[in-house]
Amino acid sequence: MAVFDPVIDEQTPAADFTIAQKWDRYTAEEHAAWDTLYARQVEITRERSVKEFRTGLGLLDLGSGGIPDLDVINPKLKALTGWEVVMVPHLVPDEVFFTHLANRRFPAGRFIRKPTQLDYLEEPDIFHDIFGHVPMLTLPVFANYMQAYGRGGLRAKSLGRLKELARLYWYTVEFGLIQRPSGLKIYGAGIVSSAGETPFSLDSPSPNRIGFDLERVMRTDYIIDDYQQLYVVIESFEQLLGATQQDFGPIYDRLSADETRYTVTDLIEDDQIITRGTQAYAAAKAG
Ligand code: HBI
Ligand code: FE
Repeated sequence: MAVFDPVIDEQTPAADFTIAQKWDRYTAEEHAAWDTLYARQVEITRERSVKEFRTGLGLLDLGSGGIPDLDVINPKLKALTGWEVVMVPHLVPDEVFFTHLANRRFPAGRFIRKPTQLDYLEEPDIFHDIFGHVPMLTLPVFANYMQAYGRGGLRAKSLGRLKELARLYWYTVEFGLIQRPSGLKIYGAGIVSSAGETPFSLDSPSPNRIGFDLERVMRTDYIIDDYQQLYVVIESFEQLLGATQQDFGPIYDRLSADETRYTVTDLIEDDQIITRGTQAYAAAKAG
């Protein structure tokens, strides 16, 4: 169900689905919702997020008070990595989404969640999109990875391989962990923007955590409506970018030739197991 936002509803989107932010039209309540979410997530991610994420928050000054104004943050982001944020009304079709990424534009929803839904959202709002995704776009290697993903998405779509490629986005951009000398850290936007999943992803004994393997990830299902039962751990952002700098054609051929697929709880022989989960969280939910 799309969230009602009068400033979205009065606009006719452009051919690329973008709309104007009309920053002046956010209400005091909407700015207050940002401030509440920001204060909460900065606190809870402080010791748990990768330092590049926190550096990004600071470079863009996302905690200066209220919902960020794109006219203020875009010049900074552009100067750092050539990326910019554009506003879209809700989810956009895959090829539209990928075309934006391939051109270093990150599509963000304009609306912000209501105070009654601070913890669960059916579609990405401006807090998830800007707090969660945009700080990492200040990091050149991650910025390049996101563009590579967009280009790969357009190709995957034309080859009928979107389902597999989307899993890469899910297990990295949205729910990725990284190994650092001080321990596992979070960088995925779906984690850093969630008060519940931030501690769960690192501390819960329930989920499996495995080392990154591109083809393994592409063979693996994911959960969209609850905490993950599998987290994928990268060694570095260079590893992630490097994985996209190969021809995915042969990988897609192998995915066709061998239709083995994994559920979120499967562990396999070749996995680099970082923590073997108890699956207790999922079992409790199942009753
Ligand atoms: N649209 N606005 C928006 N945000 C997304 O994250 C998004 C989207 N459209 C498609 C999409 N994501 C995903 O289906 C792709 O990553 C596969
Ligand atoms: Fe997201």
